[in-house]
Amino acid sequence: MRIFHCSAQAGHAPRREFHNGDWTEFAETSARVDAMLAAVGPVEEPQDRGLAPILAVHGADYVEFLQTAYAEWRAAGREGDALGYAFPVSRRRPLCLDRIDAKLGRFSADVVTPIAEGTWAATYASAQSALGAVAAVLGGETRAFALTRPPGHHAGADNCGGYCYLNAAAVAAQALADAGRRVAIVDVDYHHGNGTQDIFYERGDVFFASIHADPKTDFPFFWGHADERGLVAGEGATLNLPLARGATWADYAPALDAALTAAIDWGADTLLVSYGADTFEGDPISHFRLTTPDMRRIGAAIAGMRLPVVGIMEGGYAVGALGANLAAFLDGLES
Ligand code: SP5
Ligand code: ZN
Repeated sequence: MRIFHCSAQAGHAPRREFHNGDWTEFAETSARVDAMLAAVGPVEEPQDRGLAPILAVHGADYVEFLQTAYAEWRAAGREGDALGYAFPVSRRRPLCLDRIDAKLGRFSADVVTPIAEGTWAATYASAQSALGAVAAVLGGETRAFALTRPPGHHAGADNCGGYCYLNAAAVAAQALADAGRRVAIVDVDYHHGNGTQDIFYERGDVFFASIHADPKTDFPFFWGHADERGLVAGEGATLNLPLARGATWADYAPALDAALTAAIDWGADTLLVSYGADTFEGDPISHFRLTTPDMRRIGAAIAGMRLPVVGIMEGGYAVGALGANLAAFLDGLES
């Protein structure tokens, strides 16, 4: 399977995140990249396809913010990583605020997504890796994988969040749709893919299904509940399958089957998979109990649909097992 990855993706290295009322080590480390690269075959550097496919799903003002935020933070005399602290949760309107703290609040959903020196280059490269995998499938490959990092599925059209900046899965799904494909996104990260869901929520031309920890107990809390089914033209084109903490393969397999069946019934001709390895039993920030052999089963169930597949990497924080988990998933996908 052709795998796309760009070395700039490792240059994103925030120092810490805020959790449980205090600073803690940033969980989405660049060590994840080394672990994944060591476990998979050779990777290809993607071509640079520019900003246009990114601007097809993200707002121009948000993209400009991501490009300039770290420099503005430093120009304001700040140390460390750029992080907001005030968020416009009510009566938000299009104010033109120059202060970096205001911009950080406007374009961020939380305080676990700092912008560091290499963040823009890494998230841009990650989106380009996703587009490389899309081009491979449009060129006739039946499967391609983008070893994306930072992850993307919590990023909305105009906000970062949940360790995500640009939404590589959404960029890839849009590129596939623009090429005439009927795309179903299947998100198997432990966390609900709220950014991806939001981008396509009112559209009927891209299907979104997600299996994730019940947002009543887990991040991102406010989205991913079973009654969210899409709106307007998108009504019925969103499917949320939350599972309780502690889920094992016995709980997971029927949900995965339901998500894939719904994608086929909707008429998908191409699958876009947001793969997170944070459903693994040893994940330090998550609470499902899937094993490494289960990762292969996820890949095999997807392969069983006999549709072209573009895979995108999302979360997975048990770094010592991450390579084996990704390799198992890819092995299943090739079966
Ligand atoms: C892509 C993805 O999996 N994002 C997950 C974001 C979850 N963030 C909320 C939980 C933060 C817990 N951080 C603990 C850090 C320990 N050092
Ligand atoms: Zn996750």
